[in-house]
Amino acid sequence: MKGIVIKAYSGYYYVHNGCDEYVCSLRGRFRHEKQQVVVGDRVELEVRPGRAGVIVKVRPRCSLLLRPTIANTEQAVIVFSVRQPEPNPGLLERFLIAAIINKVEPLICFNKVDLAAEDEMELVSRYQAAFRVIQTSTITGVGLDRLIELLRGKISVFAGPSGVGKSTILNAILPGLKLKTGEIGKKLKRGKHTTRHVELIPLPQGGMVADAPGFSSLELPDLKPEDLSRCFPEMERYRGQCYFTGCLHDREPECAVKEAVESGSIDKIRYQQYLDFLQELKSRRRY
Ligand SMILES: Nc1nc2c(ncn2[C@@H]2O[C@H](COP(=O)(O)OP(=O)(O)O)[C@@H](O)[C@H]2O)c(=O)[nH]1
Ligand SMILES: [Mg+2]
Ligand SMILES: [Zn+2]
Repeated sequence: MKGIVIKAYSGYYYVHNGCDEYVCSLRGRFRHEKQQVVVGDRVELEVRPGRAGVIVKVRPRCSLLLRPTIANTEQAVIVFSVRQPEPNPGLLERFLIAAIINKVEPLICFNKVDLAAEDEMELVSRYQAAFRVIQTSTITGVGLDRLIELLRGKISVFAGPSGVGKSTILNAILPGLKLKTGEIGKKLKRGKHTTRHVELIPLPQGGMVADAPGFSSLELPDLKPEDLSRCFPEMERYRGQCYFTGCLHDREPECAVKEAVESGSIDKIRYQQYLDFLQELKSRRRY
């Protein structure tokens, strides 16, 4: 039988085969070979009586995220709230880069839109030019149907800082699910983590989601400066159109990206963020 590991807990692996869950152990060989089995792995099992099984084979992974550790994720739903807490654009950019580098398709979800007026959301339009963006509220319910549609049939992970509403959204779209959610207040400021073990939750419409613990900082991956623009889809469109091959779109003359920024086709703030990251990557390489 084939299935996906949806959680791992004290030496047992819970495998979902599309309709049922099996509690599995690992064939001894895996322990000798030190092959790790993680949530998201596609496995083959030998079924034992009473919805139990033994994992006998792990299929090669398409991707592996490390925070949280989860294999074969196809989509990262990057959740930020428009208010409470205020969005941190630099952190959002780092989440986007981490997703792209890990070959996971980003979907930006701006939550708590009930707390802001429509004309206060310039952040939304800034990212719409380059990414899929949805706006949601668990209070009014806006955007949740669209989100359910975008999750269908895929393995997705919810990522973002603490307190933006990730667990509340999952509870709202999954009847019967009761993830712990945090109250806004003093506790949140201390960086409360209410989500501990990573677990894939099968969706009624097909597909699975994981609720990741929130984090408030994220290292820029160790990228070559010339690869950074690959993480900026709106710049990637101009690849090959600059005068210099290997143009970093910084000081170089006849740069198609800088022309696009001048003409307004590329957002100036996004470009400035790109330059800041470029600087960060270059200065790392000096040591
Ligand atoms: N106003 C408003 N509050 C929300 C919304 N979604 C979640 N919250 C609240 O935000 C707080 C943090 O939510 P939680 O789901 O624990 O955030 P997480 O840390 O990202 O999982 C809770 O008090 C929720 O009730 C929303 O759409 N609008
Ligand atoms: Mg949570
Ligand atoms: Zn250029």
